[in-house]
Amino acid sequence: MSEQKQRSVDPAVLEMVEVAAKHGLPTIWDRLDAQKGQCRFGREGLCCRMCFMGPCRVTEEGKGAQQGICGATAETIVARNLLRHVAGGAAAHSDHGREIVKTLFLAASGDSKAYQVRSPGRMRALAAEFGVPLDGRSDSDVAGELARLFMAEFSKQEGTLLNLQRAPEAQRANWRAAGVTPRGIDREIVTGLHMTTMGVDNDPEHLLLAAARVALADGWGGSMIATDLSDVLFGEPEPLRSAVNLGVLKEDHVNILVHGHEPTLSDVIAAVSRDPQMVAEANAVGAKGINLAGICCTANEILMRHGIPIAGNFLQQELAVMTGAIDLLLVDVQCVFPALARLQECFHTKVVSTSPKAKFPGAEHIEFHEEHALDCARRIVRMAIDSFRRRDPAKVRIPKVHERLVAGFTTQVVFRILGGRYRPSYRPLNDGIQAGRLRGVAGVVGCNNPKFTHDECHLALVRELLRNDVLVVQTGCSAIACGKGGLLAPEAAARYAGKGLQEICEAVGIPPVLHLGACVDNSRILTACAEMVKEGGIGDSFDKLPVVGAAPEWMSEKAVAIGMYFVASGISVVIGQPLPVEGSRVVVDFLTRKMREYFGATWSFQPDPIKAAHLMIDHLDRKRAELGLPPPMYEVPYAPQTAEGTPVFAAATVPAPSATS
Ligand code: SF4
Ligand code: MSK
Repeated sequence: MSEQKQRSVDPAVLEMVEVAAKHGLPTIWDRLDAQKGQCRFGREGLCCRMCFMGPCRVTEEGKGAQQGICGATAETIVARNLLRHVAGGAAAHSDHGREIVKTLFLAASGDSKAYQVRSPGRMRALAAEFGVPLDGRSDSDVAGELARLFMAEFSKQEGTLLNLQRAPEAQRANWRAAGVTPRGIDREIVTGLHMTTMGVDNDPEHLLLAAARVALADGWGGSMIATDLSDVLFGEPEPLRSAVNLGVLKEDHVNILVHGHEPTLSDVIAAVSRDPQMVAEANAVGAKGINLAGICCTANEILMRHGIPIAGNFLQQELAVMTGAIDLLLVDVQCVFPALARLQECFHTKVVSTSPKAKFPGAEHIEFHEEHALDCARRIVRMAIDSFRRRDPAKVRIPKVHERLVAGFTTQVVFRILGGRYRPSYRPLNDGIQAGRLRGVAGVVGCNNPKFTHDECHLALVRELLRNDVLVVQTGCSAIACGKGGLLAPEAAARYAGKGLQEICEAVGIPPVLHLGACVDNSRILTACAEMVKEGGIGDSFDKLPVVGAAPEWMSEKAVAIGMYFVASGISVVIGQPLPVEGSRVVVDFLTRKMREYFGATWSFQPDPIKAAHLMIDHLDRKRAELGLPPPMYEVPYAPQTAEGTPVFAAATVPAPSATS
């Protein structure tokens, strides 16, 4: 039991881990154990496989080879590897964005029953922002032009991204000076990959600046397009209540679980599963209805817009199947364990893959094309109903654990909530920061990673921030973790927030933790920061704002891209496990110190969530002092790291790379 305790702080997870152990079913933690002694060269970024004279592994330390066969040094290899990770993450987000643009084209054509513009107001506001003429034009006309405008952002060969106009001039000046203003999204990713190919770019700083440029193309390009156009197509989220954790599964219903990242199919599944005809078909096989729930960011997408409950975050995907209650698991792209399809050997669950980009041996592949979305969704829901008939009640064990949450916050919604529908404004937020009721704002985002006790770092870090009057905004699996931990519940302010944050939450009617959506919706943090700057009084650029980011349990390349676009946009970031860069002092120094010279922000690595929270709070307090703002209004007892002489917001504590594994 003590070993299982270390695996998660979530009682539903602990219960299912026990079930898995009892039945000899391997989980992600067992597979991590089987990998014990992970390669140090890989962890520190020192393994190069860019050409087939290699693979080469090097060390800075003088033990073993100090150069690859071609002469590449540790600095070059580490920087190249990091740029490749950023390109991978940016490609994932941006390809998602491209699919959303394609769906907007379809909606604009008027040929689709499944897709229409659900937020014409948001669409027209976007069109006006980007100079698309509106007078006398139909919604479909405007949608078509907007789709063409944004699709061109991917392949743009000349000029820079349109969304950059949303950034403060100081950030744009930084990007120009550093030569990292992103051009077309595809171009930046391709150029980044080219630069890392054998015998191209050797200069670590040049490679790392290219990584910043690729990441900016993601944050201000692919991800931001995905967010904006999803709001146009699927509806602008509004605050709503729902529930989270494995207890949302229903023993007497057909349970369909959607998992991955793209909202295009899951949005239609949400509608079809409520279709009376489908419900009648479910009733006919003995089910009381159809219960839809989600995992990871597909879940966040349909939570935000439909209030569909969430069954769990990244590390819960296979445990959900092990409840024996999932009749069909629908997957699209990103963060899906290849191990899932193998669970079909033990459970009746039908695993269905849908993306032309992602097949899973053993899973049934029903390729999804937006043009046939309704037919595809009906076929899948019927498969789930059929699968329900094969469910073995003796195998069903659903942990009776779930928590209530509030979600559905966006840059625009926060605008309206804070200022009222008739006087939308970020003024109350800026006022709260200026007066010191709020210390600042933190974005806490990212994945789970089995190297950490599941969810523990998210919860500990966010609780510590709340206690210290820091307003928290969240996305991805971190939001799900905090939802399960009760931090997104309506009464969370009273239970967890410091006095100043409580006062703000009560005055303007917001919870202390705002769920902003999926991983691509980290772009909402950029646009919210732009609004804070525009409102004035707390800094005229991102790097001056009392704002900070964190990803305590990150695991994905997408998190590397997100962190990089935050830092390159002037928002300092603290992450749990270090980036795979410890093999090069030059690269560590660039990320944790020198990026401040270029962008006004840095990376920091701190696996202890309380220490990480204190680094973040110190950072906010320093920003406040630089702005001449008063100290926080309410004293909260904690020992700042600075008092112990620990360097503030720098990874100077990262040890020099050690010798071979
Ligand atoms: Fe080795 Fe150089 Fe090839 Fe990398 S590029 S594998 S360091 S020879
Ligand atoms: S799903 S990228 S595990 S947050 Fe977006 Fe969660 Fe990380 Fe995937």
